[in-house]
Amino acid sequence: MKLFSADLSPFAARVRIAIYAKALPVEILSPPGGSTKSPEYLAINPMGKIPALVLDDGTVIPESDTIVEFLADAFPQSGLRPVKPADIARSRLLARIAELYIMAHGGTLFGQMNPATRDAAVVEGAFDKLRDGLTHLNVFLTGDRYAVGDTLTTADAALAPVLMFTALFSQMFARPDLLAPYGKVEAYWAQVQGDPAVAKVMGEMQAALAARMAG
Ligand SMILES: N[C@@H](CCC(=O)N[C@@H](CS)C(=O)NCC(=O)O)C(=O)O
Repeated sequence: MKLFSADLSPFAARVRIAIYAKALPVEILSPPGGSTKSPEYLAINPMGKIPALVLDDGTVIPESDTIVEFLADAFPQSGLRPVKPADIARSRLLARIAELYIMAHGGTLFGQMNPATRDAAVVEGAFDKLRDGLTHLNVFLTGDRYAVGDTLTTADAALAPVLMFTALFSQMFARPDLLAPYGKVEAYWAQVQGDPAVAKVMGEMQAALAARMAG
């Protein structure tokens, strides 16, 4: 199996966390032709987005949520998915909150990083929405060691890259720590960064971000 990935992408990071945490046999590659829009990569994933998983029989699976769910099905012994139905539902809920209510607005802020072209109203609106998303997350997180239970699951793979970007946005837009008012989120974020797979992916993302800012 091969994963087409990029170090800075929070969506690809989600999949790499699952792969590293469970030592899954997946080779990690950059898109051929050096871009998501190269003819070589579009021939693999016509959606032109990272990540995409390619199975040994050539089947292509795009979309980070679908890929991580596939990995949980393909490697049931990995423990990527919790066991009890209510825990499975909560891990999916946390992943959905991360994607729909937090990351979607982080994407807006990503487009507002340049102070010269920044629209203050757009930035304020995105921060308001981000705070709503963090409020939801704070309701459904517990004091468990990981998002659901005491081992890393699909929920952690979804949450960690999103919270890293949320923490970064506080710095980049010179705001007080966005996570501070959300006690369970803040405690979870402090805890999950100590996981070796999460720490490895965070290091890859930070190095890629530093290279992007320098260039
Ligand atoms: N919903 C997709 C989003 C993937 C996505 O937007 N990836 C970005 C990288 S962070 C990308 O490939 N962008 C290239 C493009 O849109 O042209 C997922 O969860 O995988």
